Order: sequence, then C-alpha cells, then structure tokens
Amino acid sequence: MDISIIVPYHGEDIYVRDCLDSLCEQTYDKFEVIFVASEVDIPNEIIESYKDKLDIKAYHTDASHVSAVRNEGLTYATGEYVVFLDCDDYLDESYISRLHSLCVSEDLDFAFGYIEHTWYKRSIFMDKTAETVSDEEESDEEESEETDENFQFDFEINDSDSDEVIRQKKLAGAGKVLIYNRKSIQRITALGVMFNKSFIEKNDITFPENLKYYSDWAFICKAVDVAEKCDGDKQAKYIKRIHNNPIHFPSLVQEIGKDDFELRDKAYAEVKSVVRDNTCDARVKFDVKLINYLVSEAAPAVRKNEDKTWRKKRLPVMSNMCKEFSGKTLREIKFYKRRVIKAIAAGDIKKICKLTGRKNLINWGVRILLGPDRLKIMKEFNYKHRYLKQPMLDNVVLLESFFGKSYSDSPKYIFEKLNELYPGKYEYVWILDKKTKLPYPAKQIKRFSFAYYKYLARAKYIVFNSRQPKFFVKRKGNIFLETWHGTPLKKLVFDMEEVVSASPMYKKTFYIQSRSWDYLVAANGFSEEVFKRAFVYDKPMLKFGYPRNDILHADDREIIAMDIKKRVGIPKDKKVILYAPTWRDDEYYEQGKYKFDLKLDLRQMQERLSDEYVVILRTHYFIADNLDVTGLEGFVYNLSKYDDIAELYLISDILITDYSSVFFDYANLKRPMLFFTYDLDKYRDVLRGFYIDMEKELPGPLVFTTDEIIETIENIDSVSAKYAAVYDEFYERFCGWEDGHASENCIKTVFK
Ligand code: C2G
Repeated sequence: MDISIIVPYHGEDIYVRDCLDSLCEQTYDKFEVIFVASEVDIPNEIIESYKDKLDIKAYHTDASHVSAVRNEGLTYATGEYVVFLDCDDYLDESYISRLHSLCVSEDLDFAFGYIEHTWYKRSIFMDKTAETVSDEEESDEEESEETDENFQFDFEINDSDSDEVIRQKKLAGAGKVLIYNRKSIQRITALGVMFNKSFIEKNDITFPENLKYYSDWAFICKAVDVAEKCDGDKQAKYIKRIHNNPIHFPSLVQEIGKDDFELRDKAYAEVKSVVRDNTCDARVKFDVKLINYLVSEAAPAVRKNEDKTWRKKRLPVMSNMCKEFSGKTLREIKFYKRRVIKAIAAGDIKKICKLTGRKNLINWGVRILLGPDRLKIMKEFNYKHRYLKQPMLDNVVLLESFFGKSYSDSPKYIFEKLNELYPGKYEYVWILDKKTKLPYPAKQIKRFSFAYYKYLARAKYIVFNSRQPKFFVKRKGNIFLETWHGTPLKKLVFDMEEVVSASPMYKKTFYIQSRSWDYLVAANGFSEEVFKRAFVYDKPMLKFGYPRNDILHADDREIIAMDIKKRVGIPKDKKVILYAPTWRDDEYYEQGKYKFDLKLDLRQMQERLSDEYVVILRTHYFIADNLDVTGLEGFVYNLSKYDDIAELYLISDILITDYSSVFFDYANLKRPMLFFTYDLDKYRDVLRGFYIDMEKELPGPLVFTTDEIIETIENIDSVSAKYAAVYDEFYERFCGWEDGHASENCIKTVFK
C-alpha cells in the first residue's frame, strides 16, 4: 500500500461525510483509510456506504485523546507514507497525488501542503462563492507579529547552490512554514503533511499520549528537527474547517478556550523533552512562537489579573520558561519582547505591568492616530477606558429599535408605558439616526456617536429590539431587556446549519451577546421554545405577548386608525392593502444594504382594484432600494420610511406579505392575509429553512402572481371563510398571550 490516511473519529457525524467524500474524489487512489473511532461505536452505516469507493478499515479504541488515537492508527497503517486527516476537515482532490509524487520523486522524509481555513461545508467551499476566513474575522487568536499565515516556502536557489545547500534551505523553509509562520502557536499541527512512515518509526516520532491538547507540537517539532529531506507544495490543500457552532460542536481548539496556560506548559514540556537542544532550528522557531504568546497574552494577563492564578502560580512557571530560552532565540526577537521576557524571567510584576501597560496604550494610540477608522477606535477607547469606569447612571433608560433606524417596535411601547406609569422617574435616551418628534421628553443620540458609547457604558437600563454591538461589556448592575423583533418563521442562530449570509462568527457572536441579556420577550409559547433552543437561552423570558402589539388590542384602535389614515393622507373611503415583504439574504449591495426587486404589478392592481382600494408599500428596514411609484400617486403610498409598522397594520384591511414575521403580529387583528411567495422554494430550501410549514399552517393562501392576488382580493370574503378555522388555530398558537397589556407587564417585571 502506498499511503495510509489516519482519520480519528469521535462521533462527528455532521462532518464526516464531507471528509470521506473528499477522499473518494482524490486523483490518486492507492491509499487506505484507517478510520479509528474513539470512545464511540464505529459508525457502521457510514463506513458501509463508503466500502465500494474506498479501501476503508474501521477500528474502535477506548483511547480518548486524539494523540493516542493517531498513534494507534499508525500501528494499523500499512502504507509507505502516512497522512493525518481530522474527520471534520477535508482535502482538495489533488492533495494526496501532489504530496505523494513529491515524496517519491525526491525520497523525502515528509512533504507538506497548504492549510486553508474555512467555515463552510465542502459543497459551499467548492462553490467558491463563500469567502474564506480572513485573519481579522477569527479574532480569538493571540496577537502575533507573524499575522499572515503565509506559505513562505519561497527561497532563492542560486545557480551556484549545491544539492546540499538546497536541501538545507528546504529544511529551514519547512521549519518556517510548519512552525514559525503559523498564525499562532495553537495552529502548529501535524495536519497537512505526508510523512514517510519509516522516517517516523526510525526516529520514534509519536504524539505524547498524556496530552489531550497540543500533542501536535512535540510531533511536528521533532519531525522538523530530525528530518533530512523535505519539500512543500502550496497547491496541495488541506481544508481545515472552523466550527461555526463552537457552543454545541467545538473543535479541540475551541474546546480549550482562552485560559489554557497550564495546557500549553504541559505541551511545551513535551516539546523540550523531544527537542532538547534549545539552539537547534526547530526549537528556536518554536520558542519564538512561545515568546509571542508570553509577551502578547500571558504578560498582559499578569498585568490585568491581580489574582493568585497569574501572579503567584503562573508567573514562576513563565519565569522558568524564559530562563531557558537560548541566546540564539533571544536574538531572533525584537527589543520590546526581549525586555518583557527579561522582566518575566526576573518575576518582576511591576516591570511587566509597566511594559505591557505602555505597549497597550501605544497600540491604542497608533490605531487612533494611524488606523483607517480612527474615530471609531477613539470612541471604543473612551468606552473601555473612560465610560465603563464612570459610575452607572441609575435612572437612565437607553432604547433602540432596528439599529436606530426608527422610533418603533416594542421599545417604543415600553417607553410610552413607562412614562405613563412612572412620570418623571427615569431619564430616557433614544438611539435614533434621524431626529424624531417623541411624545415624551428624551435625549436623542445617533448610533455610534460619542454619546452612544457613553450611554451604552453607563445606562442602567437598556431596552433594545436587536443585538447590541460586539464590543458591549456587561456591567454589574446593568439590566438589559431584549425585546427581539418578531416571532420566528425563518430559522435562527443555532437552528441554522450553515451561516452563509451573515458572518461565519455569527453563532459564536450571538451566543456571547445574548449572555448579556437579563430578560427576553417571547410573544408566544412557540417563540419561547425556539428562543430557548436557537439562542441557547435559559434566563427569564417575559411571556406576556409583544409590547409592540398592545396598540392592536387598544380599545380606541378605530379612532387611532382614523387619525393615522388622515395623517398619511389616505382617503377615508378607501380600503387599504398593506404589502410588507421581508428581505432576501442573497440580494444585497453591501452588508446591511439589501436590494428589493418588486414583483408585484402595481399598475395591473391599479386597473382592477383602485375603485375600492389603495396600496401601502412597506419594505423591510434592511432594504436600500427606494421603490419608484411615479404615476401611481393616489393609489400607491410608499410608507417604507414610516416609523412604526404597527400603525400601518391598524389602518389596513388586508395584508400581503411573504416570509416576514409581520404576519404573526397582523393576525392579532384577525384580518385577511395573503402570502406572495413567488420564490418560496429558494427562500425555504436554499436561503433559510422555516419553522412552520407555510403550505399548511398559514391563515391565508399562498399566491404566486399579481393575477392571483387580484382574484383573491376580489373574492376576499369567501377566501377568508375558507381559512377561518386555520386562522383560529393560528391565532390561538401565536397571539394567545396578547391582551394589550404586554408593555405594562414587562415593565412590572423588569423595572420592579
Ligand atoms: N418589518 C417592517 N416592514 C417590513 C418587514 C418587516 O417594518 N416590510 C418589521 C416588522 O416589525 C417585523 C420585523 O421588521 O416583525 C422583522 O422583520 P422580518 O421580515 O421578520 O425579518 P428579520 O428582520 O429578518 O427578522 O424572529 C424574527 C426574525 O429574526 C426575523
């Protein structure tokens, strides 16, 4: 057998088929797959389904650490060469062929390829429309000077270079690619390399089995240290999948978390025991990576944490590490790092604090003075270092709807009810992009203004209907009421498999952000259940209906409606059709700015319905397109910029929508609804996935053309009668908690 591919498996069912499929499609097929299931049963069904296509041998082991599992895999391997492949990753189709031909033609100890990181499953990755991860996006990594994980294997070969010189250059290059240029020490790995098995055996290179994490460090450092011949090929791509759901399915690195000093220390001990000479190339390169970690993460942690762990327990260990670095290693690093290492070696806490504190300030200063978003960074600096340190404003309520785009939704109703119930008790700050006339006194500030950062840091109460920004720090005493903005139809966060439209960090970011919420509004039992699961939310939920729907149950809603109709200039004698579609994940100009292609033929509607009806057009707040309604004046009213859609519900007689949560709210009025779902298959199956079966559970017909819409409206009474029973059921399920007092009830719980 030419090659053995060792695939450890630990129950990663959602990934493993991508991995094995990528093996089936290799352009070189003289390999066996050693599939080692650790602590879980061999997934026989999966293995069987690949038996025709792959020479796959499955083993079970009780070993739990991947180090021991890989070692065991090595004992089963019959190939001349071996490759490690994690079963949540996959390979480019030419990976095996490229590395193998390199190994054979040059009789190498090992050949290495390029590791490309992705958030996506194979089909999306191969589609190439999905972006791969940029360094900025994966912001969890330690700061490192060598931020670019380049495949810097380019070295000059001069005509005069002897074979020996070239060999030496390649060896040094391997150390650079496999150790030095990794973005962080965490990324040093045995993946992406094809090893000559006899080279491994002869040199007794193994994964230290006492380690659960970072066992690759010792393996790869020793391999680089003892190798005599190696080479690399950038086109041989190993695709490393970053898990987009680190909460439920963390990768090993994600499992570790950030506070892993002891794990690193233990793994470093193994490196030292297999590469003893601290002046050899592999060790120097590794030690430089370790220094990056010590200087950019561990030393600042000593400054920031005055507790025993960092200062009493870890600092002496760090000090010992620093005392052992060779002069050669220290000459590789810059002056500042050398000073910090010296301070750590001396256990000098004062010096460590001074050096890292100053560096921190310089970093901020450089970013503020020279960075592309200077002003933003300055504001964030103020947020972190000034406002968060100032006292909390105990009577301030900060409110925001739809990212400051409007005075609307549940925060509006909470605000008005608070003023009614407790006049003068609180001071209000509204985040609003455009100045708006408010019924009660409130300060209006723009999103991302200096004041915004100030109140975000200092307001005791926060009432938002969407997520807060990522930099938000939850302060002791802060009370965060998240109202959310709709009963979910489209799948949310952890119920989504792939996140293509939002940042791949979405799930993790959402998880972190939602930890700051103290209360979450669930308008019905259905939302409660979905939020619990999809947001992984186990804090109190407010189960009184939606504050934003109180107006729909108001006793004087007819009077309010007449007033609104007059205000927007709609004739009293005309019935109103409200068209309120949602946005499409795949139709956008840039982030947050979406296109909308109007499929409704308004002229046709005008011809046939204008005697009785007018139409209100209302696009979603993400839509940047301003729909042109010239020539349709008096029939079409474009109220896309109107603040509060609940007021538009009140004045309309029929709703046309699609996949928007507006229909859950509109149902409170028990008025007819039509669902203009011309792109149902794509929206449901490709873009999002739904929680309910639109074809069966909706309280109105699905329509696909303007003709159908007109006909339905012309026969609206009989259509409504047909849907009466489904409507009642729908109402019970989604509007059953609403009684017009949600705002008051939420306030009584939150503001006590
Ligand atoms: N909305 C609006 N006008 C529209 C569409 C929506 O004013 N044409 C408002 C409604 O209040 C609606 C809310 O924006 O309830 C959310 O809009 P959706 O279309 O449901 O879409 P999305 O913003 O993706 O939120 O759990 C809810 C989901 O997160 C959906």
